[in-house]
Amino acid sequence: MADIEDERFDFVVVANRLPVDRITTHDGSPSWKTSPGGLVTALEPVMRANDGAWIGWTGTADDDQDAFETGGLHLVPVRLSASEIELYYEGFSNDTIWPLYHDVIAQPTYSRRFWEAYVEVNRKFAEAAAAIAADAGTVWVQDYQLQLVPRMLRELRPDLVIGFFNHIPFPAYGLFSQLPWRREIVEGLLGADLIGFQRRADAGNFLRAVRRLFHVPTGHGRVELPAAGEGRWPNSMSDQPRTVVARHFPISIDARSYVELVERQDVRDRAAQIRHDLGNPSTIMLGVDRLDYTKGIRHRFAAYAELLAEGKLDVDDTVLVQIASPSRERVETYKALRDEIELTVGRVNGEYGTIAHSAINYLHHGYPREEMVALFLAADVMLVTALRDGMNLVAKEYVATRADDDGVLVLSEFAGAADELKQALLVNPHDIEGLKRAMLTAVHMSRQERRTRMRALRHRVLTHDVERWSKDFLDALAQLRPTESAKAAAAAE
Ligand code: GDG
Repeated sequence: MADIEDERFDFVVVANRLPVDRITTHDGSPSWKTSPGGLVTALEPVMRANDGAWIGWTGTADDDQDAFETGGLHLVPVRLSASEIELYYEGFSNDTIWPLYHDVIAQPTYSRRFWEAYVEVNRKFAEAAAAIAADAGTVWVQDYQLQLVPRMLRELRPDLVIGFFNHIPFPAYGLFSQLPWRREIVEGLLGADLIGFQRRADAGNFLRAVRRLFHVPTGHGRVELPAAGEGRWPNSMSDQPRTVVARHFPISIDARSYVELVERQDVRDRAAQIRHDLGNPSTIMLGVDRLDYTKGIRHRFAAYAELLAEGKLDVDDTVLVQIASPSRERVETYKALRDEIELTVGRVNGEYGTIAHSAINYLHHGYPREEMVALFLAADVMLVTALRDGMNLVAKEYVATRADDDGVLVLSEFAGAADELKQALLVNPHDIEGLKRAMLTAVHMSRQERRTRMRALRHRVLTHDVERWSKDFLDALAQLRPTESAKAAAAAE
């Protein structure tokens, strides 16, 4: 293993998790495997292309793992204790910020102990980035677990260009203002030069929070911060005034890799096998989500069960496959959600299933990507009914997979993807009647209409892939880097 302890990197990604999971190989030796998940899926190709370093937690408590390289990635672990994981990760990140930023679908916990751990852990990440970033390097901080890092890092390393991307929504000020540490969070983010959001509305909500809390001007997505010591807090964190840009950069997927998978005969055979194993129904509906209360799984089940009850769908020729991959299983709200979902599955199957056919085929597992693609290919109707979702990559993955220009996407207007995927059947998942109508429309849609819609959707996803997302963000960030002449002029003043 190469020793990269003393190396400096021009490009550094900072994220809560490293993009790998520790595994044990057949011969019993430890190794690493690239882990699934939205952020990893999005950033892995970017990292490889830029030959950068990635700072993050390994996923194991009290892990003394040194910096290492695997699969061409330079990885720098941040050690987190069991108590830090409980308070910073499961606590402040997943039990405070996650529910608050998803419009309080679940009640956020406001705990001072959580907050204190969040500050301390954010400091660890900022220090790790400050230690390995090259002079005037670029650091890209990812997501809601690390909102204080931009400011902490700027204070440690004013030479760096700092970007931040928020993968989840940013809530309206009326909700955000509940947060006892709302000022600190906004100040933390304003340490960045560029703050990226999924939707235009998220950037708008953030800029409104800046105005409401600090009364600084924010025209055209630019926050004009006064020099340190001048004006009201927050100051620019430097002796010069600074501009921070906040804009939307909708994330996407590595679309070509999905197209390549669909071209594989074994994947297509598997799709056919899945349909066969399900009893060759006329309609396969599919949901693929982390088991999370933001994803609207209950609403989906409610609509489907009502359609069965009303005889508008029949288990003899329709099945709903729900992959609910295990997530945050130590957080109480998630334990309760799992119980509730599994109770519902039992009820719906008990009520409407037959010896030959289940109504809902529920699977609480993670699957390899090949299997996911085979499922997408087999699914006539894809149900994405999130109550609030930053983007929702599953919707884009389904579309990328359907090289046959077939399949219907039912998509919540509360997922960021709805801003781009306008030819989907857009739904308000709270409106169960509307959701039922959309499901029936999807089931009965003509081949011609399916083709027209899917072609337009595919055009969008294939031309706006993750490479374009990261390029757009990094190009915008590079434009904000002060030029040598601007630096000289500032120094001469
Ligand atoms: C956050 C934001 C935003 C899921 N189960 C399996 C599996 N997955 C993959 C999916 C997809 C990813 O995980 C999930 O991404 P989503 O975007 O749907 O949702 P979050 O995990 O909540 O991600 C979200 C995203 O960040 C990126 O910015 O879009 O709004 O909440 O890629 O396919 N992959 C495999 N097996 C599984 O069982 N292989």
